[in-house]
Amino acid sequence: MSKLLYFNEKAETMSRDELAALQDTRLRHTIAYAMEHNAYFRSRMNAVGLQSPADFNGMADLQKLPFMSKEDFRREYPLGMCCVEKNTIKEMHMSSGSTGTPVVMAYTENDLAQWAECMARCYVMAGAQPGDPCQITPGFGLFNGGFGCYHGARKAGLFVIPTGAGNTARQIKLAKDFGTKVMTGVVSYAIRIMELLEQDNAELPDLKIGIFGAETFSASMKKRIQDGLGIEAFDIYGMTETGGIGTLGMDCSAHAGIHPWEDHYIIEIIDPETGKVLPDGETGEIVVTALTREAIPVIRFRTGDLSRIVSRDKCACGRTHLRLETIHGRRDDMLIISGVNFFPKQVEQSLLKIPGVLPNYQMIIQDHHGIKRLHINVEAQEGVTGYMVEKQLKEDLGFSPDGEIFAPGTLPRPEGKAKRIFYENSDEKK
Ligand code: DLL
Repeated sequence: MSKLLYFNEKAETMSRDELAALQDTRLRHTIAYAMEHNAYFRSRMNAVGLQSPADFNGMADLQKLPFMSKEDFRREYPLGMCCVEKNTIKEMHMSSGSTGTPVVMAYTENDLAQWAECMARCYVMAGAQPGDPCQITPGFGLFNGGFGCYHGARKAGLFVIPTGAGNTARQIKLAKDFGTKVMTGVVSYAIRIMELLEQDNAELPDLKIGIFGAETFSASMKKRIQDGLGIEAFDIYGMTETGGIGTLGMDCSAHAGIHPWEDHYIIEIIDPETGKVLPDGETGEIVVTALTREAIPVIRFRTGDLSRIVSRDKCACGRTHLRLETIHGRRDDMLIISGVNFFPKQVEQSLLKIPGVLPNYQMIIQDHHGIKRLHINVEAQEGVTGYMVEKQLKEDLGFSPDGEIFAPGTLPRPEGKAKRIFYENSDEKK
C-alpha cells in the first residue's frame, strides 16, 4: 500500500481562494448559529451593532466582532456559553490554570468528530500510517491531551496504546514490547523518557515519531529530544477553548511552521495592546475563531499566546494552510529584568546551548523591594558551573542571572505540564 501523505487531502491542500470562500460561508453560519442559540453570544453581537445575522457581512466584518477571552469562560462557568441542550453533550474537558475558576469545553458528537479529524490530520502529517502503534502519554482525564490523542488515533486507524501519564519505566517497557512507533505527550515528558532510557543505557529502536506540545518548545529542546530519542519530533498546538490538542495544527515534515487547520479555524494576529490586526510577519497575540464547533464556538478568542504568521504560501508538504511560528510564549509570561524584555523560551534556548546542561530547569523570579533578579536552577553534568550559565545568558539576553547547578535527576519532575517559573517575595504573581 502506498504511503498516506494526508488524512484529508482535499481539505488540507485546497487553494487559498477556496479556503477563503469556505471560511466566509462558515463564519456567517457560526455567527447566525451562536446568535440564535445562546443569549451570551446574542448580547455580545448586539453590543457591536449586529441586531440579526443579516447585519453581518462575513469575513469583511470579522474585525467588527468583539473579542472573547478566558474571562468569558470563567464568568459563564460552567455552561453559560453552550449553544446546545445539555443532554446532547457527550464529553467535556477542563483546564484549571493557576488561579480561579476553571475553563470548560463541552463536545457534542459532531465536535468529537471534528476534534478527531483535526488530530488524525496531525498524525498523518507526522507520517503515522494505519496500524502503527501509538503510545498516548498525556493524562486521560479533564486535561484534553489524552482523549484528544485517543479520538484522533482511532480516526487515523492507529493501534492505540493508552498508557496515560506517569510510570515511565512501564511506558518504556510497553514501548519496547509493542514496538511503539508514534509517541504523543507534553514536551517535558519526552525528556523524562529520554532520561530513563539514558540511565538504563536502553533505546527504543521502533520509535520514529514524537508528537509533543502543551509547553514552551524551543528549537534547542526539540533538537535535544530528536537526538536523544532518535526520532522526528513535531510541535503540536491546541487548547481547551478551541477544542483541545491538535485543533490548531502542528508542524509538518518541512518543519517550517505550525499549520493551523484553517477550514475549521480563522487565525488572526493582533497587537495585544491596541487589539488591531497585524500584518503577516509581525509578532502578536493569536486570536482564534472556530468555524465548525457546535457546543461552544469561540469567536475571536484571545489565546494569550504570542507568535507570527510566517507564510501563507503553499508549503513544501503540499498543504495550503498558513504557517505560524512555534509559540513564543504566553503574553503574561513575558519578563522584564534589568530593563530587558524576554520570554522563558529564550532562557531555555540559551541554557541548552551550554554543553553538559540538561533539559531540566527552573526560573525563579526574585523581587527584592521592586528590584527583580532571575535565579536559574538547572541540572547539568559535572564540570558545568553557575558562571557558565551566567555568561551564556549575558551573551544571549544581555543580563546575568544567578546560575545554580543541580546534579542530574535532583530537580522535581511533575506529572503533566512542567512548572518552570516560580516567584519569590513578589506581590505581582503568586
Ligand atoms: O495544552 C493542549 C495540548 C495538549 C497541546 C498536549 C499539545 C499537547 P491547555 O491545557 O488548554 O491545552 O493549554 C493550552 O498551552 O494556550 C499554550 O499557552 C500552551 N501550548 C499548547 N501547545 C503548545 C505548543 C493543551 N505546541 C495552552 N507550544 C496554550 C507552546 C503550547 N505552548
